[in-house]
Amino acid sequence: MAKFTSFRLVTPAVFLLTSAISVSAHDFKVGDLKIDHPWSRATPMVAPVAGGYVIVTNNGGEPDTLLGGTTPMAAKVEIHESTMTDGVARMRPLTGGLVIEPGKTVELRPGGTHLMFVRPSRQLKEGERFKVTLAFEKAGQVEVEFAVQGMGSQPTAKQEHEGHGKTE
Ligand SMILES: [Cu+2]
Repeated sequence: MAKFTSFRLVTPAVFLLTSAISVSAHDFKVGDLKIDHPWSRATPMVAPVAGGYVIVTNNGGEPDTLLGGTTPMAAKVEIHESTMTDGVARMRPLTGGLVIEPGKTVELRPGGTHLMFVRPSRQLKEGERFKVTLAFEKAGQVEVEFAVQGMGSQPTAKQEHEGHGKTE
């Protein structure tokens, strides 16, 4: 019940934010969390899965957990972790969600922990965006937009953060 309430409060704020900011600025807030640059990659056809990448910063005093999400674009949204076993890269669903410790930033990226859109309903084309509702244990649900970048795109977050005094 608490989650549902926070979802209804948060959605209009996010809508105002996304309609007011420029195309290049692409971040979202829910509670103490900053959700930066959600993106995905173009697919050559309707693919069985598509990856989702995003940077989440916890500015609060307590840990929060990314539990998963939903999107009209795919049958399911899972959180996957990537492992290397005997030189073979594999991925598997991360059970229990992804914890974001207070004061920390977690980056979901290609080759690492990522979101997996299972059975996308259509091909993803470079330059378009699609909506995903992310669910966090404490902060609740927030609707964000994933930007589709070209095939083979790598994270751009590091460049984006240079000059913001956030280098580590
Ligand atoms: Cu995956």
